[in-house]
Amino acid sequence: MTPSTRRRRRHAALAAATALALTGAGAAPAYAEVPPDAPEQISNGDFSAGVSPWFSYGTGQLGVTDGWLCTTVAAGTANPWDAGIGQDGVRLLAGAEYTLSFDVRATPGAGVKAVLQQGSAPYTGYFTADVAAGTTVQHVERTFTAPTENPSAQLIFQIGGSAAAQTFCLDNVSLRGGEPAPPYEPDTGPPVRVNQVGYLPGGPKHATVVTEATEPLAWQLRSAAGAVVAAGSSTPRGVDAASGENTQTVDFSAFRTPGTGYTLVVDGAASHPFDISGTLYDGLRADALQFFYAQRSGTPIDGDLIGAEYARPAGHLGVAPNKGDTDVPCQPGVCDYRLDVRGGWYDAGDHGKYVVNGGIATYQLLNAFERTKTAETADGGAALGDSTLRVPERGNQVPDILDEARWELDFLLRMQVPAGKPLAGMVHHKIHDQNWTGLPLAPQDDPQPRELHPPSTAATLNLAAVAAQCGRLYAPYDAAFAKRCRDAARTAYAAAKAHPAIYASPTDGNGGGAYDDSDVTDEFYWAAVELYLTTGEKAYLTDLTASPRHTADVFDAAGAFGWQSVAAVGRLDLATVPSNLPAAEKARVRASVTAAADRYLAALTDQAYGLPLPGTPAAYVWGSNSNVINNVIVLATAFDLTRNAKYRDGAVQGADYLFGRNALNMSYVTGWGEQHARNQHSRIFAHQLDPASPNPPAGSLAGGPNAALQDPFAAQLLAGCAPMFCYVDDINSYATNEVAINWNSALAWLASFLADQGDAGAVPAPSCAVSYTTHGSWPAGFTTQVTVRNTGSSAVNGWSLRWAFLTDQKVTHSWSAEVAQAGATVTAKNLPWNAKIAPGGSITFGLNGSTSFGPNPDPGLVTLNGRACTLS
Ligand code: 9MR
Ligand code: 9MR
Repeated sequence: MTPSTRRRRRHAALAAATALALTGAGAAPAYAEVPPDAPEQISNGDFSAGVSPWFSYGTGQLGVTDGWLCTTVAAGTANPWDAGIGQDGVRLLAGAEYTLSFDVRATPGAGVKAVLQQGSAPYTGYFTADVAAGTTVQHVERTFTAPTENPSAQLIFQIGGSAAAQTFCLDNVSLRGGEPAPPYEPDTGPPVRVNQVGYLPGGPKHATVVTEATEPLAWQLRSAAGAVVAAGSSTPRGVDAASGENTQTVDFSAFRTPGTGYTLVVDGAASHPFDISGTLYDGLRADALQFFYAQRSGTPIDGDLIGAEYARPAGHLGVAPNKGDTDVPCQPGVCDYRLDVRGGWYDAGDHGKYVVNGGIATYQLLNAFERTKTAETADGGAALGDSTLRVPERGNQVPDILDEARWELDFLLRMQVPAGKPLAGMVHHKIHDQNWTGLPLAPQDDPQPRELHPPSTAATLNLAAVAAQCGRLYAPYDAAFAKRCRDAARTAYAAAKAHPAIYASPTDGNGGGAYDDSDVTDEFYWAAVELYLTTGEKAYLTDLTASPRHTADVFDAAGAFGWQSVAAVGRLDLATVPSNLPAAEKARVRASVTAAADRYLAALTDQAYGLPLPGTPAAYVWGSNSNVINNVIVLATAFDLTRNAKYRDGAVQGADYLFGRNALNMSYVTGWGEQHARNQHSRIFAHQLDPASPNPPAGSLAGGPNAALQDPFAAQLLAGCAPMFCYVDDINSYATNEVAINWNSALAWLASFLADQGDAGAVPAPSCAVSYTTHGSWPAGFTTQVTVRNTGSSAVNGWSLRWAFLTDQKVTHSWSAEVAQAGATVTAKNLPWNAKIAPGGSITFGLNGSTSFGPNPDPGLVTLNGRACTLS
C-alpha cells in the first residue's frame, strides 16, 4: 500500500466521526486511538532545548524554569486570544487522527484554550481543547481528526481573558499522529548548473554537472536557436563535500560572444538558459539597494517609486496600534528615560532595529560608495550618483546611496545615550517588540510595546565606526551632518573605552534577535581604524596599531566578516582608504588582504561549485550567502588594489554560486535567474501566507543554506541534509530563508562591483605616471601640484584627469588646467596649449584648496581618460 492510499482509507473510515471532533472540550476520544508509535509533530515540547521554537505574544518574557515553560499575563485582558504561547510549522493531514497532550498549571488559576489553527488570517480553527488550569498540575489529553490539510499550522495556547494577573506554565506538549514527514526531495531541475543570470564576455565561465559518470563527458554550448557554438569535454571532480554529489565541471571561458538564451548541454541535459553580456548586473545594483527603501521604518513607502504592491503607510511612528518608535522606554530597570528612535531600516523579516547589524549594513553601503573613489573600474561612481535609485531623495544633488545610508545613520545616532544620563555616549544595543509577533504583519499594524535594550560596548563601537565613515563621506554634501557624525563617533569611542566590556545578553532574545557578542576586540579595532582614517589623529593610530587584531590573520575561511566579527572590515578599509599610514605599514596591510584573497581563490578552485567557502557543515551557517559574498568582496578588493585579473575572475566566478551554480540549481536573489527564491521569511513581504501581501522585491537575497537547521520547519523538513542542501524557499524557514539588511548590503556591494566590470576584458598596463604632491599645507588650506607623464608608446591628445579627495577638500583656484569638482571628485582637463603629451613627455598643473578638518592624503587613484595611472 502506498502512503497515499493508506491515507485515503483512513480518511474514509473516519469521515463520520469528524464532526464530533471539532471541539474536544471534555469529550472522550470517540474512535480508534492514535498508535503509541505515531509520529510526534511538536518540536521541543518538553523544553529540554530551551524556549525555541516557542513564541509568545501579549505576555511577559518566556522562560524555562525547572523544565517548565512559563510566562505571565497582566490583569484585565479581554479575550482568550489577547495573549498566547505557540509554535508554528505544525504539519496536519486532512482526516488523520491526532492526540494532543500537555501538562499545564496557572497561578492563581484561569482558563486555557489549546488551539490548532491556521497561523495567519483568517486563523481558521481546526481543534480546541478548553481547560480550567489551577495551581495543581493538570495532565490534558485529547484526540481529534484534522478536518483539513495544513503543512504549517499553528498550535497556540490562548491564555488571555482573565481579570487577575496570572502565571502560566506548560510541559510535555505533544501532538502525535498523522504521518512522519515524507522525505523531502527538492526539485533541482537539470543536472547542469550555471549562473542563470549569465556570464561576462571576457570573464570566467564555469558550470557544474551532477552525474554518476567518472570519465570526462562531452559538452556543447548552444545558442538560443540551438546551434552548437562551442564544445569540449568536462573535468571529473569526484564527490563534492558540500553537496554530497558526484560532480564534473565545465570551463567554457574561451567563448566570448555576447548573446541571450544560451544553454550548456551535457549528456543530453540542457542547463537553464543564460546570457553572455557586459551589462548583466547593471539593474541588480539598483535592485539590491532598493531593498533598503522597502525596509524603511518611520516613513510611508511610495508605490510610485517602487511599485504599488510595496506601498504602505509609515510604520512605528506612535500611531495606533503601533506603540513606537517616537517615545520608547527601556526594558524595566534598564533606564529611566525615553528616546525618540524613529526611522532606520527594519532589520530583516522582523520589525526589530539592532545597532550592530545596522552598523555593518550601513558600513557596506558607505563602503560601496567609498570604493568608487579609489577603484579604477568604478568610473568615478557615476552609477551610484544622484537620481540612480528609486528613493524619495533623488534629485537632491547627493548620491542616492548616501541618501539611503543616511536613513539608517540618523536612526543609529538616535540610539546614543544622551549627555547627562548614566552611560552617556554609549549606544543602546537594540530596540524591538516586547514579544514575537506572527506572520504576516505590516509594520503599521504591529501592536507590540517597543523597548530599548541596554547599551553595549559592541553597539557603541559600531556607531563610532560608521559615524566616523559618515564624518568623511558626507563632508562635501552636508558639512553640519558630517560634523555631527564625527562628534558622535568620538563620544562613542571614548565611552566604549570607559566601559569596554558591556556585552549584550545571549538570552535577551524574546521579541527580537539577541545579536550577542562577547568579544569586542575586533569592534575596537574597526572603530579606531575609521576614526584614524577620518581624523588622522595619532591617538587612534596608536590604538589601532596596539590592537592584537592589527597583525592577526583576521580573514576567516568561512566568512571574512559579519555583524559579529568586524576586524577584517577595519583591515580592508586601512588597505583601501587613502591615509598617511607609513608606506611600509600600508604595504603590509595590503599584503594581508591579497594573502587572504589567495586563500579564497584556492578555496573556490577546490570546490566543484566554485565558491570561496569550505565544504564543511560548519561553514554553512545562518546567513551563509552573506559569508560567501563577503569572501568574494575580499577577492574584489584585492583586484581593486592590485589590478591583477586573477582576483577579479575569482570574484566573478564566486558570484556564480548565488545565481544558480549550486546544488539546488537556484538563484538566491529574488527576480534574478530562471529559478529564484521568492518566499523569504518576512512579515512585510509575506505573499506565501497572504496573497494580498507581495513577495520580497526583486533584488532581495535569501539567507541561504544553514546546516545547523535552526528553525523547526527546516529541522523537520531537511534533517540529514548535506550542507549545500540545507535550504528551503519557504517563509516558515527563518534560519535558512530570511531577508536581512546585512545580507542585502553585501549583495549591493557585490552587484556594484560586478556591474563595474563591464565585459571583464584584459586589464591593460598603466600608460601614465602621476606624481601628486601636496606641498603647501596650512590649517585651512593647501596647495597641490600634479605632474602627469605619458609612459605609453602613443601620444595623448587631450586629457582629463580624475581623482577624489578624502573629506571636505575644495578646489578654490587652479592653474594650467580647467578644474571642476562635484562632491569629492575632481576633474582636471587640459587647456588648449597643453592638450598633447608625447610619449615620455609630461605636463604639470596645480591648485589651491580649502579644508576644515582631517588629513589630506594622496588620493590613491588618479585616472587619465578613465584609466588608472601609477601614482607616486
Ligand atoms: O521571525 C523571527 C525572525 O525574524 C528571526 O530571525 C528568528 C530568530 O530570532 O525568529 C523569528 O521569529 C520566530 C521566533 O523565533 C519563534 N517563534 C516564531 C517566530 C516567527 O516565525
Ligand atoms: O543573522 C543572525 C545570525 O547570525 C544569528 O545566528 C541568528 C540567531 O541569533 O540571528 C540572525 O539574525 C536575525 C536576528 O536575530 C533577528 N532578525 C532577523 C535576523 C536574520 O535572520
